[in-house]
Amino acid sequence: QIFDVAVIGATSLVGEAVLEILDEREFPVGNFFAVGEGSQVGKTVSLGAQDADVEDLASFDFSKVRLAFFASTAAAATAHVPRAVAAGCIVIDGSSEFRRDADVPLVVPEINPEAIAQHKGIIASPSCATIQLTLALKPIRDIAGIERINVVSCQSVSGTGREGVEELAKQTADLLNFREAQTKVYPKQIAFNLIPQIGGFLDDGQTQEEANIVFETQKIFADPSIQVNATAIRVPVLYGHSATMNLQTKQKISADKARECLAEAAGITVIDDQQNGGYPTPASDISGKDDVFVGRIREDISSSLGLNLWVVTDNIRKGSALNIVQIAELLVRNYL
Ligand code: 2RA
Repeated sequence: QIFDVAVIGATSLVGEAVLEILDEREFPVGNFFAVGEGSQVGKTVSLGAQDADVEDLASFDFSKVRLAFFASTAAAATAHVPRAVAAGCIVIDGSSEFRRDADVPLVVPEINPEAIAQHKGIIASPSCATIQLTLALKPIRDIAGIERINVVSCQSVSGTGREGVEELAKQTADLLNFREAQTKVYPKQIAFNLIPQIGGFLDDGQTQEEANIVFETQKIFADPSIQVNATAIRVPVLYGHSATMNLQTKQKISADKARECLAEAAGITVIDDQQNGGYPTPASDISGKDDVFVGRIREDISSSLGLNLWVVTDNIRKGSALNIVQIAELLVRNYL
């Protein structure tokens, strides 16, 4: 069986990766439509051997396709996902727009694939930060339970999209050439800096991204009792989100046992040599790779049930596009 598909936001970083991954993994695509907004419209993109000119989202007729992959902004998803569903499409949405809806499954295929069965036309893919966090937690939670997580999520500029990558590159070039850095995308200079803000501020002092990590972790594990404390920082890294996690487990798990169960888990690669350079880093180890990389696995010397992990992932692939395509693979294999 083959499926007619549309990729919305086809020229975005995530949209391009969706096209690449659909082709790489030989997803059963029939007719393919590329869809976008503004200056994206009219550009040509390809999915394997099929070329397509980007059509305008405002007038795109979703009844032409069975599956719509939204790699767009939350605003575009808000405006057009309901229209796509009404036209009979199943939407896999990478934006934050529908993740909190009780009717919308939020899926990481290695963790809660069964949630797909509950969909009513929309399946959401979590934030890149939550995907890496939950994947690294799952094997440990299965063995020892999780009481509490304290995570510092260090997010690269590609998480913002192409404009984030361009801002870091331009500011870096300007500053190295003794020119003033212009700040457009982020609230402060990102080159040679760290910004402890991703998304707007909420009444409780969290930022939106921090609140997303908390909510999404509990929803994916269907366990509101997991306590999550998150700090999200934008870092001057082009590709690859990293996180340092301190876990409080319910039962004691040794660093050796944690290393062993992480190494055996699907979708995870352990790099943990406990010597110079024996850990994953965003710039040198993970770009273009599918797995979540884990290192610096060690017991918390201040707490007998504490464990520390360092987790790094290509935020465009497993953090976004690959997770979206894996959801579609499960959907067509088991439910269509
Ligand atoms: C970010 N995690 O990097 C968010 C959404 N992509 O900004």
